[in-house]
This record gives sequence, C-alpha cells and structure tokens, in this order.
Amino acid sequence: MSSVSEHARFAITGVIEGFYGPPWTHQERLDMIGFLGSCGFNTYIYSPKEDSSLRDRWMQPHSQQELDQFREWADAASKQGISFVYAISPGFGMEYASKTHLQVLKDKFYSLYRQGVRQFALLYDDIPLQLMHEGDQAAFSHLAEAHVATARWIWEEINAWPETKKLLVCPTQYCGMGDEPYITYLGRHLPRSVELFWTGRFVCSPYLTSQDAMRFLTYTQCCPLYWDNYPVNDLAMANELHIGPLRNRDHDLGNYAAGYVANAMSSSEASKIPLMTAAEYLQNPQGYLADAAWDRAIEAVVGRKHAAAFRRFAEHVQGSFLHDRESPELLEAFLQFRFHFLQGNRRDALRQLQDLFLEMEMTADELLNGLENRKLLAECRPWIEKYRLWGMVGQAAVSLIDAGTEGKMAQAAYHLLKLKKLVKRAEAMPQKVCGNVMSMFVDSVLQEVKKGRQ
Ligand code: 14T
Repeated sequence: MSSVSEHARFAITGVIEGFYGPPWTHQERLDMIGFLGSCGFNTYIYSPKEDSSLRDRWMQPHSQQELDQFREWADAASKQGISFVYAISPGFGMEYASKTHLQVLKDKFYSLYRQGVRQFALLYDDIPLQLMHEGDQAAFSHLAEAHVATARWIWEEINAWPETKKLLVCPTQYCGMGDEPYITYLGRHLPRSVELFWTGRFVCSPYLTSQDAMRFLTYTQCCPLYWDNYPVNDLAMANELHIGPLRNRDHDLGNYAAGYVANAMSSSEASKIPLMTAAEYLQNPQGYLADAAWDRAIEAVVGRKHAAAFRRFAEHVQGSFLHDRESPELLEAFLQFRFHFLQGNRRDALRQLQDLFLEMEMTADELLNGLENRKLLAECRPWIEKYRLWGMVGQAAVSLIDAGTEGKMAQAAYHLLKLKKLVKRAEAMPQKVCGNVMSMFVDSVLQEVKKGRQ
C-alpha cells in the first residue's frame, strides 16, 4: 500500500470552455473565474467552439473591443491566482508551411500577450488527419510533422517574450491508446516544456486509468495533460444534464499526468456542481468519495434549504457515459412493487408506489417554486419539468392499476386516458430524465391492460 504523500498532485488543474454551443456570457465567464479561484483550480482555458475569431476567422486580428474583454478576463483570473489560457484553433485554414500564416499566428498571440495573457494553446482537434494543402504536402511527410514544426516555431517565438509561461497543444488524435503513430510522433518531437492534451481512450472516457497514462507516457514520452470531457454535454449529449459527480478517475493519475482540465457545460451554473466534485478529486484523489463530494457540491450551489430536494431530483439525471445506472432506486422500487403485488400485498404495494410518484411531483414543485439560485433553476428547468411529468405519469399508472384490479372499469378507462395523455407530453420532451426506467414501467402497465382486455 502506498501512502498519500507518495502520490503527486496534478500541476495544472483547470476548466476549459471548450464546448460546441453558446459560449458563456462575459458575466458568466467572470463569475466562473471567481468560482474556479474559490475552488482551488489554477487554470482557465478560453476556447468556445462558437467564437469564430478563434477558428474560421483566426487569421483576422481581434477588434479593440475583443481585446478589452480579454484584458478584463485575464485580470480577473490573475487576481484569483488563475492562469488565463488563450487557445486558438487554426486547423481549417492554416498552411503550416506558410511563413505568412506562422507570422499571423504569432501576431495574434502577441495581441493577447499585450493584454496580460501569459499562457497559450494550439488546438488541432476535430480536423482531418491528412495534410490538406498542397504546399504542406510538399513540405511535410505527415500531419504530425507539420504540427510539431508549427508548435516548435511558435514556442520559440513566444518563449522569447519575457513573461510567457506555457504552450499547450491539443493533438488531432486526442484519444485512443496513446500508441498511434500520429500522437507518438508528436509527443517525441515537441519541446519538453510544451504540454500535450489527451482525453483518454475515448472522446468521453468512462474511466481514466493510470495504466493508460503509463502506456501514453511509454509511447509518447510525455505525461498527458488530461482534457476530461465531463461535464460537457454538447452535440449528441445535449439532452443529458451532467450534474452528477466526477467518477472513475484513478486516485494515482497525478503521478503520470501533467495536469487535468475539465471541459464544462454551456450551462455555467449547473456546471459548478460537477466541477466542485472535480476540485475535491484534484485536491485529494486518494480520499475522494464521489457521492459525499456530490452532497457537498449540491449544498454549496443550491443552498441548504433545497439541497435535499435537488439531490432527489439529481439522482434521476445522473445517467451519462460516466455512470450507466439510471435511476437505480426507482427501478428497485418497481421490482419490489411487482414482488409485493404478485405476493398479494396489493394495498401496501400500491400505496408505496403512489407515495413515491407523489414525492417526485412535490420535489419538482419545491424546486420550481423555491429554488433561490434562479440561474441554476433556469438551466435545469426543462429537466425538472420532465421529472415532474414522470411523477404525474406514475400516479396515473398506479390509479389505473388500482381501478383495474378492483374491477372499476369506468375509473380505469379514465385513468388510462389520462396516463396516455401524460406519457405523450413526457415523451415529447427530449430531456433525458430517469433513463428508460419510467418508459419501461409504463410499457409494462400498458401491456397488462392489453392482456386484461383479451
Ligand atoms: F479537443 C478535444 F480534446 C475535444 O474533446 N474536442 C471536442 C470538444 O471540444 C467537445 O466539446 C467534445 C465533446 O463533444 O468532443 C470533441 O468534439 C467532438 C468529438 C467527436 F468525436 C466533435 C465531434 C465528434 F464526432
């Protein structure tokens, strides 16, 4: 057994605004920087995918207004002891062999340097793995060579500025086993001081293990700078609300990693819950307990008064690539209900289930009417409303079972109609709440109704 002191802490700990979808507003970003400082993170990376001045328009200089904003964010960050990283994605238009393009890149970084920015990143993600420009095909034998040449050149230039601290590079192949030719070339040829991002085995990795980190280190000769795609919920994950705690990151990962940054959700306030659990993990990976950290994070963001209600709701929106158990307690309640119902203890079984669904509706009402954190409420509202609707669906289903088994056919017909209407409303909402558990329950009830009619 190794003791706590034998494990290294992550040197870089931070959050990246690196998602597709609406970027944080000016105010949200300032607020987030303050929050990161209060949680003990040391890095904030600016790279919203929708800021075209970093992507399609990367060659154009920033306007004065944009530069003023950068100064404000960089100042706010430095007051909190946070490094503000400016990350550009020149991948689409850039010809790596072009001296003019390299100069444009350097000038763009310099315009930020003048605003107080001291750390920079080159993001080569989500572009083709092949060299696309003829000039580059003539100058380089493969993409990794072009990426190394660009990063080397730019690092030498910006490192000559007196206060430059760092260059981070996101590779095109940013996930996998770490032994792929592109990333091994990159790792082996980048200057030692340049950090290399990696998301682990997958874009969204259910596990980050020290074994994988060691393999990455063996092949690339670099310690990965983890870009953890949690809690981000963009693109295909947009119907999931990632407010569950960070899970399944090895406790000794810090021994083999240059750092850890979490890609956040476009919903900045809701992001704070998982990010606070990530902060706990980063401060003490060995002692990290996801569920206990989650309770603390919920209480801090939601406030004590409604923390318990929020936690009950949050249980039902935990499903993600990190956690494949959807509403486990609800599923268990259904299984117990079936058991008791079939064993003949009908009244109690029905009452218990009715109480549970009523509680869902009341919990949702408590949050919709009482949550003091209005911003959090606005971001979570569609999921809370769907949760409320599932509670009503459940109550209609229980009333239907009750009436049906008592032979009260008129009442049963009424509840069946109500159930169908509510289910339609719930299913029209795309938000993922309770996973498939409620749909499974409703389907099994409707199946019984059909059987009864035959
Ligand atoms: F650079 C990376 F490390 C990275 O993860 N890039 C993006 C990231 O900005 C995005 O928020 C994240 C989660 O969706 O995944 C990456 O973007 C992708 C990944 C895909 F596999 C976009 C499209 C994909 F098909």
